Amino acid sequence: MNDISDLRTQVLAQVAAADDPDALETVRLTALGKKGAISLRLRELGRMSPEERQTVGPALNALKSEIDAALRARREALEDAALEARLQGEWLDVTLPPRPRPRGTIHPVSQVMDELTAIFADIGFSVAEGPQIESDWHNFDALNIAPEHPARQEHDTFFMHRAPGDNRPPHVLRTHTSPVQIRAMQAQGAPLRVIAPGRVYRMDMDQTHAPMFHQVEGLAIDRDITMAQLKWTLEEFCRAFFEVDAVELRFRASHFPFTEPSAEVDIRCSWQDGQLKIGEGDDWMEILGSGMVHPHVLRAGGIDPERWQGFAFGMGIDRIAMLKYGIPDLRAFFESDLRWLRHYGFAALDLPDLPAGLSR
Ligand code: 2NM
Repeated sequence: MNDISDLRTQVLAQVAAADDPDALETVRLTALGKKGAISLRLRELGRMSPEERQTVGPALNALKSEIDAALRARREALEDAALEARLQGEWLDVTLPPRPRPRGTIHPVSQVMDELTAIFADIGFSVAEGPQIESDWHNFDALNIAPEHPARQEHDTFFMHRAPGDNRPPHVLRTHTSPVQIRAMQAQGAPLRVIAPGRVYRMDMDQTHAPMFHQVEGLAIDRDITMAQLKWTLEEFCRAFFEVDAVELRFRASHFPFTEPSAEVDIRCSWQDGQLKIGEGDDWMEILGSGMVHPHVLRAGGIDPERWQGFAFGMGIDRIAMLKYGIPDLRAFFESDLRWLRHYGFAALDLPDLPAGLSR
């Protein structure tokens, strides 16, 4: 009996000393496991006299229950302590003020580019990009712009310098994003649906022109493409972009070297008290140039004009940004005036998407 009392003291001390679940399991196995101290003693009962068995048997069983209960109590205490430690570690003061909003804003040009991309992506156009320093060929020849065309003159285009003695035509700062369309035709072939938004450069500087501005051009090439599809695409774009139920477009015959026929596109609008309304009224405002891609241009892009046709269009991003967001002066766009940016800029984390509304 003394032996049982010693065993009790020893095991209960081990239980109290175990400070993690693994240590506790080891204690359980050495006491209650198949080859544990209690089990060994229970097995010895058979060799005892009946009298002895009557006292030792119940004593061992009582000890077994006591150790069992002690193990369970200790396990719960360890679990409680672990949970408490975790709660301490993950504690969060929900009354703290939120992080300050980002100080920067999205420039209206970037916002409008994101809007354009979302709208055209929705009707199957992907986005193409290309170099801002272009070869003379991509910027002019491939677009059916003849060597004597005024756009090629010194005073309209920024020409890069060649090394002295290098008589190849100089590179230019692209004057439109059309060279990106040439590159897209060459790289992807027909059928093709791409938009090319980006910076373009012309030697122009006054109230309404900057030497660097932004343009987006669209190009769709397939079999049997017509101007009807061009008109639908532009109407759909204007409706989504200006966030109105209906728009009306008017095509006026025009001329571009890279399209034939060509049309300038006006949108129905009204001006009341300096406020522009799109889709209603008695005024028309020019917003786009467009047309059917000239066969020479398709051929320059490696596409057979006998088998494929395409429509193309181009518009100024800065200008449609001014129209949509009521921004009066183009020159302020590129002055990096923080007060202007805070006033006209957009929240940094609200990317435009169609279901949520473009310009929430
Ligand atoms: C415009 C007007 C009309 C145009 C043409 C092309 C290309 F490369 F595919 F031929 N891209 N964009 C185009 C046509 C651009 O901007 C006023």
